[in-house]
Amino acid sequence: HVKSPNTISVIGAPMTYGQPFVGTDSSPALLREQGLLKDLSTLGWRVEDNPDLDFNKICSEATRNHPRASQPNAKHSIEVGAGNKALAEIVESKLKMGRFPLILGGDHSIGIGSLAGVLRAKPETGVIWVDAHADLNTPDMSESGNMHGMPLGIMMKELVPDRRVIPGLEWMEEGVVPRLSPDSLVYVGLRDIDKAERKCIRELGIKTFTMYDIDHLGIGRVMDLALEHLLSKGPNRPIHLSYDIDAVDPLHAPATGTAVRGGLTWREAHFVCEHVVKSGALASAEIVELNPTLSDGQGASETIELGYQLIAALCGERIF
Ligand code: 5AB
Ligand code: MN
Ligand code: MN
Ligand code: MN
Repeated sequence: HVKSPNTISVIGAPMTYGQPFVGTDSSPALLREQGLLKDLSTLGWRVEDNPDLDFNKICSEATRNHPRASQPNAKHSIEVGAGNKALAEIVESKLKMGRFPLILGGDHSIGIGSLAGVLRAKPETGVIWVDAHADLNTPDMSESGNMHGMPLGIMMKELVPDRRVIPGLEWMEEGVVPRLSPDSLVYVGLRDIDKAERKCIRELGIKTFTMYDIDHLGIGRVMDLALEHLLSKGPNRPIHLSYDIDAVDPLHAPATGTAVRGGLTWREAHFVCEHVVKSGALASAEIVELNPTLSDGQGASETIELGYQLIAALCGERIF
């Protein structure tokens, strides 16, 4: 028998500072407009909604008051850092209250705050990162300086030994904000990996299922192996699912900042969620990088609709 918390806590994290475009901030509201809260309760959850984190306020105050300035190798790190500090606090507190945090991004730099909060509440958590990209860059490695490509790099001690050297991340003190161990992470869906990231994935031995592996083994086998990798170290281990919409093929999810061809099909995208839920281990989740301004009207509504369906799937909606 699998026990799961029966209260879901919806947390809007409309972050845009991790990448160059406006628009990623609109998706929490658009997802709610689709009827999210009502549908979650139909799926059997007690639903708690939270006001969206006010990043306009949090981030602009942080910039005004910060003694240092953001650098080009980690653009807007002061805003990203301040926003994620707030996100980490609410995620940690909701988990400690026994709730299931459902985090609505925002760009993927919110992975910093989600993981910080999740690991503070449940340090044994394993992470499934569904993405076209590895998001394992550091300010030293990154070719773009965009922090939505860095959340995992920043969480790994092997890659950023002292996070406080990055302006805005002073709160990420060693021992206070835990690390993500490379063997607690599994990638699914990768197909656009930077050269330096490739080297790190190999050296750190991170379990990685690229689109090649999905073509080769099928999504069913890939998800079994992904779950086995995390759960063989502890069958009751909580899992955090971080779902970047750009993992899905741009045919279905065109409205995103860094679209890459050759992604998950509509069904593969759903299966990932359905199968993680079926394991009974899912304890928190986020969906990120939906940006309705980066496509025409139809592409935008199709992307939001897909994001919505994926959330329903990871909240327990099944075909049968
Ligand atoms: B996303 C790239 N690796 O670092 C970089 O969308 C892309 O959260 C990062 O996965 C994509 O700029 C970040 C080239
Ligand atoms: Mn991505
Ligand atoms: Mn990503
Ligand atoms: Mn992206």
